[in-house]
Amino acid sequence: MTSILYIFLPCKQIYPVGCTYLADYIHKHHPEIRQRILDLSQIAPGERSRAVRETSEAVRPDLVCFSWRDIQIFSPHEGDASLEQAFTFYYSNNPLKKIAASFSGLKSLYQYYSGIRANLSHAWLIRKTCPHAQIMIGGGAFGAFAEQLIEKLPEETIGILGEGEEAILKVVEGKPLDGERFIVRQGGRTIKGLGQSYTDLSDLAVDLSYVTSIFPEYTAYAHDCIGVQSKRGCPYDCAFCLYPYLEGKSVRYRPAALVVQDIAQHYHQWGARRFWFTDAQFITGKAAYPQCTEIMERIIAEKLELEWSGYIRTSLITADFARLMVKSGVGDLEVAITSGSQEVLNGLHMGFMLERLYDGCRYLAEAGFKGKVILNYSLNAPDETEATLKESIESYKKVAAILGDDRVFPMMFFLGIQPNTDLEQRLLEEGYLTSGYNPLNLTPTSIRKLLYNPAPLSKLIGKACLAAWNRSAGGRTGSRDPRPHGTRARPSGNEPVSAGSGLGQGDAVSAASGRAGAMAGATEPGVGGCKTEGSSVHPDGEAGGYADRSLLRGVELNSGRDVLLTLEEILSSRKP
Ligand code: B12
Ligand code: SF4
Repeated sequence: MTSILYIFLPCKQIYPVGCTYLADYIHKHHPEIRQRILDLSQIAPGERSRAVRETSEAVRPDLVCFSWRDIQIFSPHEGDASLEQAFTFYYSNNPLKKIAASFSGLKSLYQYYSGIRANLSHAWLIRKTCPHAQIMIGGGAFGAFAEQLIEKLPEETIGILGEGEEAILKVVEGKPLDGERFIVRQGGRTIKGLGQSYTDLSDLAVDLSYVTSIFPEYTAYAHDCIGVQSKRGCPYDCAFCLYPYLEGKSVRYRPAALVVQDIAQHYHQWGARRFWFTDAQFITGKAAYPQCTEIMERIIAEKLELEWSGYIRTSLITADFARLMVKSGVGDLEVAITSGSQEVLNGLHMGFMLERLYDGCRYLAEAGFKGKVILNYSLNAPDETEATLKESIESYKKVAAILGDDRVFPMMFFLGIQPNTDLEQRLLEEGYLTSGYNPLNLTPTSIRKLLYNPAPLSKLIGKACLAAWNRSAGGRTGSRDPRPHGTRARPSGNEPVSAGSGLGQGDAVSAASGRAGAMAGATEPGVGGCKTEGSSVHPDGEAGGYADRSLLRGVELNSGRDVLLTLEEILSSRKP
């Protein structure tokens, strides 16, 4: 084998960290192989096929590795306008709005299907232009929908679920894929390998100069948020989360020195200042404290003035840890509280106590955390009742009292049902989902099911959301919402820290709950302090450097707060 072409299939701009790790790994083992990373996100849609053809003709690859990161539509969170369209269609009483929403929904569906079709067509194009090249495919979206996608790809395409370093190395070296988690179609049959090899992370260090030389589109990311992986695997069991399925449950760590070396290279060579730990969970448990602590200490010792974030279990943040987080530059945090009811959380087997989550927030406030917090709620999770909804409203007030009303941004992040999760299994057993359903096949009925908001609370919640979103659409932000939430007076010792500057140091996203799965594209849930996304939330719309830009809309409107307060009004106006 003499050459490999990596094609990062287009999605909303996000640094293709997976491709860089794969290319770097192969380079370390086979420096003689020519490699090239082609990032289709950086190429206009109408130009992509031409880019694939021209690059493949220039590279003449023996192996083409497609990386498919996400397939997402009708995300179950407020940052995405399609949630509002779907809710208007399902729950609005206004027929005109319903009709308008159905047209917008059709447009979204068209984009969704044509996006998938376009991505698949690149593989078919490679089959034509490089008939002798082996095609491989992997990445998060492929892992989530492997069984459905492999059917639509050219035969003999090797699909890999989970990490791909060893599998690619085996193909490069002409070895069998024994022990790998693969899926391939041959002679009309689907063959699966159910193993899973784990890459040795003890010396995983990226040679950035090499990556720069084979990835000309890197310049688009130099000032963006760069993904860095510090560990693989998550030991938790959150019912809706796909991450343990993708990455495995056993946690494998990279040495802190090498993680910070990666960061330092991007910092010095590219001028990058924002980083995201792409770990399923940054603090996977107490066993992770030494590595996480060393990473933060090294960032401080090397005087790297950066902003970092990642999915963080707030419930595992101690006072010392919080001080280090703030000192090392943690950014805005996304705390996936999921529910204010311990019972609902236990039902989702999320494995954290709400009290510990509040403690984590307290420690952050005491440490001088100046960022914003997106507080994710997955209303109407299994076991939800009117009483537990009230507990969720109270939990928001509690976090707002600790961190400051003006820096806590509740976000409605409904559970999205993803294949191969416990939630999907439970809903199949209960008959809510039909066995054999195709998660990529979207219809008004399937969208309604997969954006998990079931009866009997669906209408109540739908109406509260619509009322709030309609108000927010006027451009008013929730932080200016005149309605007090009743706990504006903060307990002493919990005075808010002064407002963060937004950019630079300060804001972080941590997640308290599990990844709320998304549908046809899933969302990330965090667990009991797990899920965190992006950095630098700018509620007034300036700068907007939050890593997960898809959430910004919900933050800018701060409509989640409005939803909770509207829900509170509706619930309290009801007769007991
Ligand atoms: C970190 C993360 C984020 C961060 C990214 C921050 C950053 N700057 O990098 C943030 C919070 C911003 C984010 C956002 C979203 N994410 Co996200 N994210 C992840 C997460 C946890 C890790 C991804 C990652 O970078 N891993 C580290 C790198 C090294 O791994 P990798 O890219 O996956 O590559 C490895 C393997 O996949 C494989 N591989 C990759 N390509 C190839 C190719 C071949 C040929 C082979 C053999 C192997 C292979 O080998 C690589 C190395 O081992 C995954 C879940 C997970 N645990 O994987 C979800 C995940 C990728 N995200 C997902 C989604 C949907 C989203 C959002 C659209 C959700 C939303 N909010 O609406 C957004 C939008 C993203 C965007 N395009 O803008 C989904 C995608 C699945 C799907 N349904 O389509 C995932 C899988 C989570 C899930 N729900 O299950 N995300
Ligand atoms: S939600 Fe977070 S903590 Fe829970 S299983 Fe997923 S990655 Fe792990």
